[in-house]
Amino acid sequence: MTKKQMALVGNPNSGKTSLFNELTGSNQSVGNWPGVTVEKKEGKLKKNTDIVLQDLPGIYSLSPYTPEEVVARDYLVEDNPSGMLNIVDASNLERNLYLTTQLLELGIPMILSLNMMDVVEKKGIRLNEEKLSYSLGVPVVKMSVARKEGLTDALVEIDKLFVYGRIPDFPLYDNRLEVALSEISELLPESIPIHQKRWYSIKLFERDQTVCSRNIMPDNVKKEIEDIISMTEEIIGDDSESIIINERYNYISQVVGLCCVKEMDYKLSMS
Ligand code: BGO
Repeated sequence: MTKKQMALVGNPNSGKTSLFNELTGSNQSVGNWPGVTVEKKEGKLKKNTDIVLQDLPGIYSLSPYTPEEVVARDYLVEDNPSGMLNIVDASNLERNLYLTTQLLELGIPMILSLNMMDVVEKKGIRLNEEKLSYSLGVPVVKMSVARKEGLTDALVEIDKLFVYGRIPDFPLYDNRLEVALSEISELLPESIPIHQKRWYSIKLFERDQTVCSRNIMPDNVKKEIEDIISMTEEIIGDDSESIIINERYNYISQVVGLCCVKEMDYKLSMS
């Protein structure tokens, strides 16, 4: 029987290794990713050995700048895992969601694990996981791997993903950027699967060297895309990479504002 592949992805220090060990126990194999000295770890879930969890290197973004980022994005874009378990350090939610916004663009069903909830509670922060789930359009599970809390809930969500998992909606940005991205999307070749069109449109808009050098389009189309990018840069008044970064942070700040309340602010608003 073919194994079902699930990627475990998150920032360094989000608790990814701890979660991987808890979910897979001794059912692990360790090697290297081809051509690089980046460790490759995969393991069957203790509770369901049909599911293989692929532990991707800890990363902050899906840019092509470090071997870890390249390994992670190549796996997610080329190997078509059935789903992603995205672990975030909930005590640094704003910073951790930067990677999440990019993962949402890949067209892969996702579960978001809010780890370090023990730290969140100690900091006096209230996190509404239902609102977060609604805002991001993915299931959200609160957990503290250190306290072994939330692991069963994560396993339930993994099982559900293999039955009902749907491709999440991607975050929507400034209208002027959205116009450019949809124009680029229209110009993509048919060889790009529909669910990956958002990812490719954004990467081309950012002038991502790896995607641009893949020669997926004829020169006249490349020129058309470059014109769209330059015009958008002129209209918004920034370079394309910064436009995307700023839009991601605007989106994150809206989401966090909706889902996160400091205990102190809550008490003040009630008094
Ligand atoms: C050390 N809560 C808390 N409080 N800590 C957690 C949780 C949680 O839910 N989950 C993980 N950690 P990794 P990456 C450490 O190693 O799994 C801790 O990089 C220490 N080490 O125990 O390695 C976890 O794979 C000395 O902490 O993350 C680890 O994503 C003192 O978060 C750290 C204190 O977890 C990173 C902690 C020598």
